[in-house]
Amino acid sequence: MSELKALLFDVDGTLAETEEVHRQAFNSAFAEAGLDWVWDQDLYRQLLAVTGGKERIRYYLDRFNPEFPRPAALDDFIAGLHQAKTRHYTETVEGGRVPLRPGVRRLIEAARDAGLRLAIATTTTPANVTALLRASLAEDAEDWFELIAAGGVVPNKKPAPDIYDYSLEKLGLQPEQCLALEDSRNGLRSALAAGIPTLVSVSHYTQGEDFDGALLVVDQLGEPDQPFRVLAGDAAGASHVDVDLLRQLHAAATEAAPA
Ligand code: XBP
Ligand code: MG
Repeated sequence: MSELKALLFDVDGTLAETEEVHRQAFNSAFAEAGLDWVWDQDLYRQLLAVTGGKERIRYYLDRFNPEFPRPAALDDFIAGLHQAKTRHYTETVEGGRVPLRPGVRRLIEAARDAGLRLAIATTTTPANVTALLRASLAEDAEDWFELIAAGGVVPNKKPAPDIYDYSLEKLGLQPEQCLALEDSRNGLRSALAAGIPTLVSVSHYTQGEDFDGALLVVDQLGEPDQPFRVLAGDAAGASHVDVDLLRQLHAAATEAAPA
């Protein structure tokens, strides 16, 4: 059994329900550029198959709007749209209108108190993480995390393991010394491919996905007075995710692994 040393948090859907903010920011960027593209929730659910905003725009063109006359400099065109999207997204988040999901603040604060190391592992653009942490967690919340691994720092986004492999290397930890918190199948696949035991709290867009391999699947981290619903796995009678439960789940998962 390995001792649990660090928690690695995904951002979008895990810390907050940010995908709706992303969706609206994409639509604002498209309108600003004079495009008639509108991503409604049904379409966006399908587009979420591809992580990363620039990659998602390209996927949209390939799969859902092949008739669109592509500019010669397609990469630049997409990069420009994405830059505008990031501006819209960060403006909304900086307005403080995106609350953290239930239990997120409590768990992060308790983990800090318990001496667990904290990191972020996400495909989203670094500016988006900064905006969310500052506006929704605390002005100095970036300092609470030893590592913020985000966006294009690695070649392949989730579900590839790259961002988790990178985080492990930077932290100098083995996968079995960590626990990841994710909300999506792509995120879960990424963490598991890096060998990291993973808890899933499903979010608006990821309900109903296949979370095979997760330590536990819940509808939210929950609060003492706002219990989670267990969707898969054994929460050992707990009503919300706290450090004790994470240690317990982690110990059971790494029992057979070398210390
Ligand atoms: C999140 C994403 C991100 C955001 C957009 O995935 O897929 O791409 O939707 O962010 P995860 P950018 O939660 O698994 O990290 O536009 O900044 O790429
Ligand atoms: Mg996510």
